[in-house]
Amino acid sequence: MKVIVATSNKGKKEEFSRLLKGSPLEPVFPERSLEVEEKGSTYLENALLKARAYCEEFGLPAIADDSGLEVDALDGYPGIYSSRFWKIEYGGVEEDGRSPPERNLRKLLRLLEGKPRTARFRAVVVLCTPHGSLIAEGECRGQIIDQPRGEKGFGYDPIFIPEGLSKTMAQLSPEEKDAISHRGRAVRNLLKLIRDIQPCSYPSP
Ligand code: ITT
Repeated sequence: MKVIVATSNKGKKEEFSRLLKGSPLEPVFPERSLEVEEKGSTYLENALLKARAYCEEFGLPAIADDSGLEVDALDGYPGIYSSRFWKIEYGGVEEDGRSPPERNLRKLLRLLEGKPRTARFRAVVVLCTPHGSLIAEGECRGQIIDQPRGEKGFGYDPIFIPEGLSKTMAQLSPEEKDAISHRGRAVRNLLKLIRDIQPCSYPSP
């Protein structure tokens, strides 16, 4: 089944493409991305908003994720605000840094000075079809470090060390990241859900 990948984030596009390889879902990348206002107050609401918007616009089932980094010492922030953390009121607007991802990192490290470092990435993945939606989740626990390390991945990857490892997410190969990441886990859970419900056959209405 062809599915539109409902994201404008280049890093997520690459991950979805790898994670769906060999699965019943064939990713299709639209030529233009949609501006979807993330006005929900949960990952699930925002993932549904994105997936529904793409599904309606392109007339195909759509897969989206809403994800974020939750830091224990910051009461779960940046959470659903992860992509725009630098400019939200919590912790003050960060003007230092050349790009939004760099500003996000600087702000997080500033707020975490002298604080405990435990955190988790979370992802809620939604597959939206005209008949309804399937939802799956994944998380990856770890620690925030002081100095960014590594060039791979995106977002907060250079300052996040997954539990049990000594490298940051940005130092892992794409396959190593997929094996333990929140998005990898969420997509595999979604694929299990599809596999588990496939054998059911319902009488036609
Ligand atoms: P779309 O809404 O178009 O998918 P986005 O980047 O705005 O792109 P989100 O609203 O879900 O997506 O925000 C997720 C943010 O959380 C993302 O921009 C990163 O800052 C962070 N994040 C999520 N997954 C991550 C990962 O695997 N590695 C590093 N940072 C991640």
